Amino acid sequence: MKLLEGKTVLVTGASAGIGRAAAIGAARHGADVVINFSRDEAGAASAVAEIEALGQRGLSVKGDVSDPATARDFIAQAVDAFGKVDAFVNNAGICPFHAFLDMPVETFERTMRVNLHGAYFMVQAAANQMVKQGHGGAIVAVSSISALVGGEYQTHYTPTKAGLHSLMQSTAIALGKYGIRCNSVLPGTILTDINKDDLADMDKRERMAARIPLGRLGQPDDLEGPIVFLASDLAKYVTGASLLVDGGAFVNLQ
Ligand code: NAD
Ligand code: RM4
Repeated sequence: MKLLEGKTVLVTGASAGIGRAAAIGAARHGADVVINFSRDEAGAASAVAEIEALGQRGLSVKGDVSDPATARDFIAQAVDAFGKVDAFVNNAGICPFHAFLDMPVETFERTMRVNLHGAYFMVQAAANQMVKQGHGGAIVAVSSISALVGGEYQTHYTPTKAGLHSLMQSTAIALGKYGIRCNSVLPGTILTDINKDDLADMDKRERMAARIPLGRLGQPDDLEGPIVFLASDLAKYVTGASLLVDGGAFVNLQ
């Protein structure tokens, strides 16, 4: 059963990792897909090729999400190409692991700008397009388990993920009257470029894995189903919700 037949789905930061898995998952479920990417031209081109190999239309648009102009351009190019925006997945994010006491101002500000400011402008631009179309839509934010728990080297990052979680709650209220649903997924620890260096520390990697009832760290495609579900009409009465996708890590106190 294809859950996104005839829909146009947009995903930010989708040349690799979770965003790419969401984009491919959307195409597998019958959607045409527009991806944003910041630098990785080859990754973006191969994601589009994979979308097209699934029989769907694909397009990549370059842009740094921390610039509000990127959001306007992304939505405009998507509408030019495929005529509409049915679902928007806010995925782009960074996590430059660093200690709290000597956090460089620029690392803090860049993380806020990419993860939270970027999301705000993107969600706003996508929502305005959906309101204009007049037939509702779905917004899915890739927040994190880290919206709910802390991280010693993530004091700049976890507030952005809590912010995204909160943004979906408030936009669910602001946009409900337009039939636009807003939800977040909260991934646990998923093996991608964002934590490749951090998890090169084998002690830490084993400690993280040991906390997971399902017995393994996550892979990007573990997010595919949850994101496709929230973007689809199967979730037609779900808004303002957040879905942990963490193998059970969060609930594992003892
Ligand atoms: P990743 O590094 O593979 O993907 C991040 C993507 O965002 C990359 O494609 C990158 O190019 C893009 N990006 C970064 N800065 C950008 C910018 N300024 N403009 C446009 N794109 C930009 O890592 P990932 O794990 O796939 O991360 C995707 C999202 O998932 C992030 O928001 C991250 O916080 C979130 N997340 C990841 C994990 C995990 O354990 N991997 C867990 C929870 C949440
Ligand atoms: C996630 C979570 C993971 C970490 C990534 C970078 O939100 O904290 O454990 O590896 O971010």
